[in-house]
Amino acid sequence: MELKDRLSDISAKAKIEINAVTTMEELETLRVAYLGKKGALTQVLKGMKDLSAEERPVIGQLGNKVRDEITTQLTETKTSIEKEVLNKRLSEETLDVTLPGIKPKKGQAHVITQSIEEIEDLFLGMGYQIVEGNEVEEDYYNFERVNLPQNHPARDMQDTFYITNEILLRTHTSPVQARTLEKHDFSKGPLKMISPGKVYRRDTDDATHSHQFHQIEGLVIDKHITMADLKGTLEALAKKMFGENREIRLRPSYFPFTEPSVEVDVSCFKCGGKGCNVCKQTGWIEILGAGMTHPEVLRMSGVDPEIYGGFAFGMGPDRIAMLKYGVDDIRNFYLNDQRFLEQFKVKG
Ligand code: FA5
Repeated sequence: MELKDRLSDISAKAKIEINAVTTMEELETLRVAYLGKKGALTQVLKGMKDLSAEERPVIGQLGNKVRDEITTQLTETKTSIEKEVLNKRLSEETLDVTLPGIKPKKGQAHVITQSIEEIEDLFLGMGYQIVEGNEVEEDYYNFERVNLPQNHPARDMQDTFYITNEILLRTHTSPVQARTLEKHDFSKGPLKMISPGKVYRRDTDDATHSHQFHQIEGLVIDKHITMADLKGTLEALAKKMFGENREIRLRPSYFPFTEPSVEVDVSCFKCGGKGCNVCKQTGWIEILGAGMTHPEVLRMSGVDPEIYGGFAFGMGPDRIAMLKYGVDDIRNFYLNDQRFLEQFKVKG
């Protein structure tokens, strides 16, 4: 067969075969079969070297024409297959915009964090600064600097986790008192601070005790601070946390770092003081320990107790949150059960 005939044969066959193609893979196979290095058209054109000088341009031209036609047909078919694939995908992946969406779950701060923030807001409003302390603390600051020397029997009540003989997980936030006092420059004004954070004790976990819990320390030192200031401050706290009609009462107590020391009760927010299950029929609920700063604590921090004095308090926001929200087991706060935690929305 002459080259000319072979070329028209290729052209005709390619037209029919490319027309019948439905996938990209088939199309690629045909492209290679006709235009590839070993393809039909290439083979024919290789035979041109044996042609005469007159025939060569004629066949050359025809060869180019056939190649252009096949290339055009391949390109058009490729575009139409791509279009089809896209249309198919679009029809399969239709989006029903009328379906109700999936609402992303919005988190919230933990109930203890919310309670701490509520207390922080109150004290910030009264001009206190918020100080952060160390959870891993020196025995010296945790005990000695708050007037609890080695072998003092009151250390037993706060038996704790020791890392070395000198380093421990703090048992209360009171070491922040000493750390803040020794840094404070009284020529710039009084010291008014609160310090919230985690504390640790070797307590057996039960409904009201956890080995890890929170405290908020408070300390006010200036020249003429009296117990009336302490009482007024704690009354403001009780009203903020438990309602405007709350009263407080102070009972004598003992802490080595305050003298005199008191336990502070708030009138029962459930029964108003008549007696109920929340206040164990007494009309009062204990919320914190407090007292007038012991002169020795001031002296150890380089503050002259003949000139300066003040008060300190320490509360457990976990217990306060339990009372406020009627939670009967402190361990619920630490289980990370969303069904429990979702119930508490103090702020928007
Ligand atoms: C103290 O820790 C003193 N540092 C508080 C203080 C500061 C008094 C400044 C005077 C001046 P106490 O051991 O009572 O005191 O603890 C204070 C509060 O922490 C308690 O009223 C209670 O609310 C909370 N608390 C104590 N132990 C636990 C525990 N195991 N689990 C949860 N809360 C606890």
